[in-house]
Amino acid sequence: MSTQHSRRDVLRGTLALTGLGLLGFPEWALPLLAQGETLVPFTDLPPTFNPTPRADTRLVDIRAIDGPFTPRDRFYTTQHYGHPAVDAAAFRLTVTGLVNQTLSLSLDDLKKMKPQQLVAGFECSGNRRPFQGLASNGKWTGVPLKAVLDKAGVKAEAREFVFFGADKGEEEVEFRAEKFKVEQQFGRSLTREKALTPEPFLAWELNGEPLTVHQGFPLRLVVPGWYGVANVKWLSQVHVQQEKYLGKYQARWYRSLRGEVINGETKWKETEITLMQPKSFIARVTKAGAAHKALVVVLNDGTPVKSVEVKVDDGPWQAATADAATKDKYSWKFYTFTWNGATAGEHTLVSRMTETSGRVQPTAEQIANKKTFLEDNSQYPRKLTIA
Ligand SMILES: Nc1nc2c(c(=O)[nH]1)N[C@H]1C(S)=C(S)[C@@H](COP(=O)(O)O)O[C@H]1N2
Ligand SMILES: [Mo]
Repeated sequence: MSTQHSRRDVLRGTLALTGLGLLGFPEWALPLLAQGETLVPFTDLPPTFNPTPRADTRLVDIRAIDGPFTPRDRFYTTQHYGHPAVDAAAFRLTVTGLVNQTLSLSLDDLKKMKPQQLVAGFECSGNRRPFQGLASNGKWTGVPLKAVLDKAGVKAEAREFVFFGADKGEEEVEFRAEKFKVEQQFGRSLTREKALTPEPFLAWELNGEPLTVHQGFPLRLVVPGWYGVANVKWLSQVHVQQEKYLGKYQARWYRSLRGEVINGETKWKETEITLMQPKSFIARVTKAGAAHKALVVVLNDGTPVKSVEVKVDDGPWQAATADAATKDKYSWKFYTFTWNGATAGEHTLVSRMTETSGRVQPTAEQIANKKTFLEDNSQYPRKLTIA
């Protein structure tokens, strides 16, 4: 503990020297740097970083990531209708619709089921440069969704599984010339094929502690490998039906428009937000004496990572090394790039990741035919100056 404190004190001095304190670097966000190590500030950032741009929204300062798991009071957070108040004692998760037996489960009923742990990191599908702050990684405690669905008994004709949060808001639903004002719950859905896999998870703890209201206390869904929007917080109901669920946050707000050339002709496709696209970003560059290194963070749908590389200016792609602390399938992954021979002056560093499937993280130009800002997994060149 005391070593940690003295390191933090050392760093506090460093930050003052580099001027990051003036950039609004929040107190909690001090990275755990080794003795003598200092941050090399990025020069491509806007002058201020505001970790709470809106009430109930919190960004992670990626320069300050200090371990594989994001503490629950720093975990990035966002939602559409604010925080509903859920009384844990009165809380029931209901399972309704095309099931043999409707369920109404208390938190204790769930906890008696056979708790498991799941390491899963995720980012909001709107996460993008310059800050990339809508991403975190956690160790979740809960039960597989399938265990609850098996208890209810899913009927053969069930096709669509709708997950409702306790949070509600008034929405205007447009139909041609008509507009309807309705109060609706936040809802997302999974197909039968996805819902009945062993992976979707009902979590009540993050990193060994109860979820905070920010993470969806008392219960949330976590769909490993999917963008954050799938992870319905304050989960109150699972409704099983046949027809597709076309709620606002399923079918309208969360979709991408992409032009795809098929047989020589561009077809414009609108798709739902599901699996995370392969992404890496340089979180920070540090220096110890003359030695420089970069921390690269990787997120994807769980497909194994073949390589993570960094390019300095117009040089060749060079391999970064995997960090053993982030080996779990759905964890975000850390890679360290050792930057040998850094010369004084301005530099651009960019990272890219390649999956074992052969899929390579695209450049911004390569995804220029994606017209909506969601799912921006493009390679992110960072600028800095070596003194
Ligand atoms: N009930 C509910 N769940 C929700 C949302 C919401 O608005 N309501 N927002 C989603 C979105 S868009 C994201 S990115 C994640 C954020 O989860 P976090 O706050 O734990 O990081 O929650 C998802 N789950
Ligand atoms: Mo999101």
